[in-house]
Formats: sequence, structure tokens, C-alpha cells
Amino acid sequence: GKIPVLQTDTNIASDITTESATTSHHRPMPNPTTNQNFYGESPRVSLLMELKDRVGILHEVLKYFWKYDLNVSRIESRPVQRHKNPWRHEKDDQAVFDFYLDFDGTLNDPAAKKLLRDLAPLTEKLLVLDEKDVHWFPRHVSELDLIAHRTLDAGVDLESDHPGFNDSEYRARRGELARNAIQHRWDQPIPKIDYTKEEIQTWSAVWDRMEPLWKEYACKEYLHSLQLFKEHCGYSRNNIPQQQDISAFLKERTNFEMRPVAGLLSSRDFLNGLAFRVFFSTQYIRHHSQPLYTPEPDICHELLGHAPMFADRDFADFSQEIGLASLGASDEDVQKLAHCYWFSVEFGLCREGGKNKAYGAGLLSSFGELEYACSPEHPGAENPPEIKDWDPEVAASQEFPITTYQPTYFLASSLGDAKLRMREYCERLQRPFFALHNAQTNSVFIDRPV
Ligand code: HBI
Ligand code: FE
Repeated sequence: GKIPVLQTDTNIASDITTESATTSHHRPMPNPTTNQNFYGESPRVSLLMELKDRVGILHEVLKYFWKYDLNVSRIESRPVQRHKNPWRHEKDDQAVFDFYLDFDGTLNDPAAKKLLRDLAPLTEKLLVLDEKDVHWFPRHVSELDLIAHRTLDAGVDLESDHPGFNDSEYRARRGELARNAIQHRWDQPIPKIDYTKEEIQTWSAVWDRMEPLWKEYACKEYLHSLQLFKEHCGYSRNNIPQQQDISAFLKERTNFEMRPVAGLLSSRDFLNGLAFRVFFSTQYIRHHSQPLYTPEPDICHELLGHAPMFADRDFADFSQEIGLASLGASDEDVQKLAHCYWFSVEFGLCREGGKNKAYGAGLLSSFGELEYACSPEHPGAENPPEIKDWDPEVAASQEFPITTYQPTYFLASSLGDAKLRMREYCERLQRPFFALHNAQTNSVFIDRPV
């Protein structure tokens, strides 16, 4: 059945396909019989070393590679901004660098064994990353500053079919808000935005269409949070709430927070934020000429769809679960997690009193699709959607369209159950290390599996 695209809401998955198209950093497994990998390359060992920032430290480390005649084929460094952490211990005061280093050989070489023995006392942490390349990932919430500006679009270069493409005033406003987002730092308050009369009108138009539908089709957790947001965060049809107020409220309730972002991030970067209980949120609004349509996430989607759900503890934990699994994950696993995110955080349904209710933001901010997904009559569709039980394993490899209503939704028995299943799934993903989140310091601790 043909579904009018104009009625669909946000389409934020545009990077899901490009993600797999960009170069894969995932290296094939070595062939144990020839000691070569799939491409005939010699075997390599990847290390992650945490080094104190002091003169000569790298020289001291590298001299052991020379001593044991081991060829270094890659070396990258990243600052670990631990010194910015307000909860730091005195002994943590010093800056630390992560070094990602590859050398030719295998761990069975006697030389490699001696090397590791000699490096251990020089490093704060020394991890062997097996056959996988491990992407850099943030280790403290402050390091989200490093990824917040890595947007795929700048948030301002509109496509020619964007409703605001020919509106220079709208484009100037987008530029202003993008700069605002790029300048944000993790430990600063989020600047208030003075929304114009026209912007508020767009907000009201969306609010008025959605409000009756929420009562009917939104899950109880959403409705409860929305009520709290009306009381504490300035939610109403006549006012666009400020990200700072929502963020402060969420921080008190579930320790989640929002931070501004100029546009779309890669799946990896976006999901990495969730590991630190941070939701990257845009601050512009859709173009006023089409208040019920947006080709990208905007504040109607972020604040009406996503934000209230983060006030629920199970949902917040669920989201962080996906985030933690994405840290240093292979490209394949990031894509699987992005699909799980899509079928839950964006389009998830849960069972409530014998009815299907929405908890996904893509539904909660789209008047057409919310009814289509939740009403037993499925208005607007010749073919009703298929509704599958929530199973992250299945969702991970389920394809989906981004410009039409979803042909498939996943139904959880409750948000708590959705979380438990997500956790089980994430535990089965293979990674050469553990990532543990420390909520007091909002940092991630990594260790080798035992
Ligand atoms: N980037 N800024 C931003 N907002 C999103 O909602 C978003 C994103 N990048 C990817 C993404 N969502 C999802 O489609 C998944 O790929 C994680
Ligand atoms: Fe979204």
C-alpha cells in the first residue's frame, strides 16, 4: 500500500547505510595454518596502552619494540581527559594518553611475551586487543566534546528538497543554532534559546495534533513523564521547553542528561553518548511551511518524542545498555545496535492492559504513524504492519525503510523486560574487553575478560 510520505515524521537513519559503506576497520581473523589473515597480511597484535603524560615516556615504551626487534605498523594517540573530572582522586590528577599500537607478530612469539612483561610496569593500563581493531571511544563524559562536532551534515547544509531550502532566514537560524551546539562544553549550562513567534507556532501545531493521540496510544511511562514535564520543565502548547531545564530535571530523576548537537552523528558516535547517559539533541525546529513533516530530527521529535522517556528508569537503563555495548564495538556490531535502537527507542511498542502502546520517539512525534502503529485498525495502510515480539537478535538484522511507515514493529511485554532482553543480547556480543560504567565519576573503566 502507498503511504503518503508527507505524514511520516523524522527519518534519522540516513547514516545507517553509509556507516557500512565507509571503510571498515574490522580486520579479518588470522588463518591459524598459514599465520596470515584473509588478505594474506602477516599477523599483527593490537595493544591499547594508557600512558602518563610525561617527557620521554613514549621513548621508553618504544625502545622495547626495538630491543625485541618487533615492527610497529600503527600508532595513534588520544588524550584521556581524566584531569577534568570533578570527582577525581589526587593521584588521578595527571593527564593520561591512550596509545593504540599494532606490531607485526603473534602473542605466541617469545619476543612478544617479553615485550608485554617489560611494558606492564611502564603503563597505567595495558590491553591486548586480539585480532580486532578497536575504535577509539570516549572514556569520560567530557570526551563527548570530542565527538559532538563530528556531525555528518553540518546541521545547516540543507538538501534541495528540504522544506526550508529556499528560506534564507531559516537557514541563518539553523547556522546560529549549529554554532551554539558546537560551542557547548560538557560542564557548561546549556544556553537558553529565544524561540521566535513563528517557531512557537510550529511547535503548537505539532502539539495540538499529537496531544489527543498520546492519550490514546502513548505508553503510561510517557504520559506520566509528560505530566511531570508540564509541571517542571515548561511543557505546554504555547512554550518551547529549554533543553537546560529538561536536562536538569532528568539528571535528578534518572541521571540522564541532554546535550546540544548541530546535526546527525554517526551511529557509533551517537550511541557512544548513551553509554554516559547523555542524549545528543538538536535544537532547531522544522520549517514552518510543513509543521507535520521533517526529514531530520528536530526539537519536536527530540523534546516530544524522546525526552519524556528518559525520565523512566528502565528506559534510561535500556538506552545506556545499547550505548555501553557500542563502545569500541566492531562496525558490524554498531550497525546491529543501531538497528536495535531503531526498533526500540525510535519505533518500539509495549503491551499495556491488552493494548499496544508506543514508547518509541519516532511514533510519539508522528501523528500519522502513531495511530497506524498502535490502533488495531491501522488507518492509512492497505497492508497492516507486522508486529513481532521484541527480540534484539531479530531486530539487529531486520531491514527497514526510512521514508515510509515501518512495515514491522517490535512489541515488548514491558520496558523492564525490553531492558533485560537487551542486556542479554549485549552480553553475547564479542568484544576483547569489558566496559564498566562508574556512575559517580561518569567514566568508563575497561578491563580484560578473565
Ligand atoms: N544523530 N544527532 C543525531 N540524532 C539522532 O537521533 C541520531 C543520530 N545519529 C544516528 C541515529 N540517530 C540513529 O539512527 C542510529 O543510527 C543510532
Ligand atoms: Fe530520534
